[in-house]
Parts: sequence; C-alpha cells; structure tokens
Amino acid sequence: MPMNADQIAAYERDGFLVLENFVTDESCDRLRARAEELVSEFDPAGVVSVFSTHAQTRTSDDYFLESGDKIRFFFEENAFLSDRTLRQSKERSINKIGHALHDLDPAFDKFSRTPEIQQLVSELDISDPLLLQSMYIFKQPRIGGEVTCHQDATFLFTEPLRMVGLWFALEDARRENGCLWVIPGGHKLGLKSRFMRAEGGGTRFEVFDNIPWPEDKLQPLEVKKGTLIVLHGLLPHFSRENRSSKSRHAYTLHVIDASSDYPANNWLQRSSAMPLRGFRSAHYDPVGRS
Ligand SMILES: O=C(O)CCC(=O)C(=O)O
Repeated sequence: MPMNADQIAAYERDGFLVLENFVTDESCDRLRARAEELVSEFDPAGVVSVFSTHAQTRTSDDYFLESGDKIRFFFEENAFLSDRTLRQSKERSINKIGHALHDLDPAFDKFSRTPEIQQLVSELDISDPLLLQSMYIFKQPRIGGEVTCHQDATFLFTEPLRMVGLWFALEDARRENGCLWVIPGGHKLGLKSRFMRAEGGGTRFEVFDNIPWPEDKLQPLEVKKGTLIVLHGLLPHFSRENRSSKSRHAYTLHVIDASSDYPANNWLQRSSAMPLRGFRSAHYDPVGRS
C-alpha cells in the first residue's frame, strides 16, 4: 500500500516510520524457520567470530570483513564460558547471520524482494535501488548483546547519502527483550563517524563529531511481530541487552541508490562476481513465471 503524505512527512521530520502489519505472521514464521535451518547446518569449528559494538569496536577479523557477499554466523559476546565452551546451545548463542542472505538464500531473497518493499523504497527517494546488506538478528534470551547508539550510514556510507534501513520485527519487540530505541529527528544532526577499511589492513573509525548523543531524547519502539520500522540512514538508534527469557528476532535490509558513489573503503565489499542487485529476484519470480 502506498505511503500517505502524513507518513512521508513524519519520516522526513523524525527519520523513522513504524508500519504495523507490513509482513504477515506466516512470512515471519517462514523466515524464522529458514534461519533455524541455516544455524543447524552451521558448523562453528574453526570460524568462531563474535559480534560486538561496544567501545566503538567491531570484529575486524577476515571472517567478518569477507562476509559482505556471504552467509556468515556471528556469536553473542556473552556466548562463551571462560573455558571457551558455549554457555547455551549453538542455536541460542548466535548474535546474527550476515550479510548477503538476500542474494544467496531463496527464502531470504523472496522475503526481501516483494512488490510492497519495492514500492516503499521508491517512495523514499531511492529511484535506482540496490539491496546492499541483510542481517538476521537473534537478540538471544538472557545473553542478547546491546547494540550501541549509531547511525547506519557510519557503516554503509554513500556519497551523496541515500540509504534506508528496513527493520522487520519477526517477533514482538518490547523493552524487556531489547526493542529498538531511536532519537526522533536525530537524522538532522549530521554524520558523526565512518567505519572503514584501514590502509594497512583491518578497520578504523574516522570521527567527524565527538558530541555525545542526546540520550534523554531516546524513545523506545515497542512493536508487534510483522511490523516494519523504516530507518533513515542518519537516524541514531540502539537496542539494549536482552536479559529476559524471550528472544527478539528481527531481519534487517539496507538499500542504497545506484546513483550514489559507494566508496571502496567501506568495510562491506563484494567480489565483482556477485554485483549488487535491485528488486529483480535471482531465485524467485513474484508473478510465478519461474
Ligand atoms: O536489532 C537490533 O537490535 C539493532 C540492529 C541495528 O541497529 C543495526 O544492526 O544497525
């Protein structure tokens, strides 16, 4: 359904939009079931990589840096006991899967490339869309890690900036299990930093502005399963730890515009054999011809 003028105005004013019932419960459940299969097939031996946003660091190992065109699995920071064994089952230890699910897995391709998402993105000033990054985020019960306050454009920079984040709640997200928090209007504060590949290998942050976020303005977005939260690329947002007994699964998709420059020193890169694509599916034809 097209967005109305009030919704577009709210997005421009606040930098985010909450669209309830954007996805059916059945679609959410299909994606959850597929993620479960991927995790059960994943053998962590030798590839253990942890995802953390604390202290402005992010895992910079090759497993992470090469994941832009792959399906890779990252553990929660608190997944391990001191002897490096898992505190909970493998299924309850993964922080997220990233970053090319939407291109490599048919179920994720189908979920990501619907006419509804295509239309929404076209209404957000992205006329030549490219699906850049996807993540399945588990926010595991009890050990789900905090995601510190950030702008997605820090990690997925384009010049000029034309990028939108789509955050799909696959389960109810409440304060208790680590819902998203946003700073309404914070997208007008400018870009604070860029996370990029460093010249000598690894990654680094380039900081443009050290002023702390106005955290008193943070607002929780408690949403129901099936809700889509649209995030402007510059909107500051974060999520708290999950200490509850409930998980908080979400799927995120980041879309950029082909007319903007995508710098070669952005952390997320792809091999030339797997170029970015728009809404034409490689696996699935919404009209049913293939
Ligand atoms: O799902 C979350 O808890 C936060 C995700 C997020 O902000 C991100 O990955 O950019």
